[in-house]
Amino acid sequence: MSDNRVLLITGASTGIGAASARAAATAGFRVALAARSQGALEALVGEIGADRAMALACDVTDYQSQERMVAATLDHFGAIDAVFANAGSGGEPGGFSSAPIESWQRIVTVNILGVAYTLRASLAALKQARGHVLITGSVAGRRTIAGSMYSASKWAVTAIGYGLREELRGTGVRVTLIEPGMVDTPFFDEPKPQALRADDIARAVIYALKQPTGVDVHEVVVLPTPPVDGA
Ligand code: NJP
Repeated sequence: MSDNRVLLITGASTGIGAASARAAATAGFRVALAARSQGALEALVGEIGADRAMALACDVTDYQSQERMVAATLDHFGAIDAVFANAGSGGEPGGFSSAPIESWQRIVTVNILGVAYTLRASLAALKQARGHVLITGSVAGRRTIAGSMYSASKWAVTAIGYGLREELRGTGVRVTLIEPGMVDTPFFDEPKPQALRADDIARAVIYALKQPTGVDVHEVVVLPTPPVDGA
């Protein structure tokens, strides 16, 4: 089934965001791709086709940068039907006893404020379109993880998703939290062969986006299947 809607994705340069961009474009969406790495975004636009994709330089920690991202998308495509607030950053070891505080500042500004800024900048357009917000939370935002500011930030993202859904009740805008387990992406310095692939999460994104307007997928938790005993 083809779909001509406009999907804006933050954190589109690699990993889950890039895989979701490819999957959405295959499903017919027009995609606006935002991140700091312009080279990677331009390569993705080249792959998808400049008629259906555009690259947007954006640092999600800078609200003006996010406003420019939304304005440029509206200018180029004329509407925003869906936003995937996906940009995020991982933590460093040490817990609340000794992790570098700079890592906490980055986590909070990217993972929490970055998502809130994306919403603040795009919700007027999404209300007009009776659109769809997807946010990358995490299973780390649903479970207890020892000494993890990253987990705390994703608990905040869970709360943003829940609160946003209530705020938007009656507007026709749907809200989906995408909550992965470990995914093998550049998020990690080392390959994670036992983890999920970015495509596995992209399929969950497309599943939520493709539901009829009367169906509101609240959350999708996707975890790797545990290894088979003795295998
Ligand atoms: O990681 P990665 P994932 N401004 O590193 C962008 C969550 N998650 O795909 O700016 C704008 O490949 C960065 O782009 P660039 C995770 O928390 C993951 O795995 O060019 N963009 C890149 O496109 C995150 O929310 C796992 O560096 C900024 C993207 O974010 C989401 O999944 C498990 C930015 C990160 O792509 C995507 O992560 C889980 C900024 N200031 C949740 N800072 C997992 N991988 O295991 C970063 O539960 N980006």
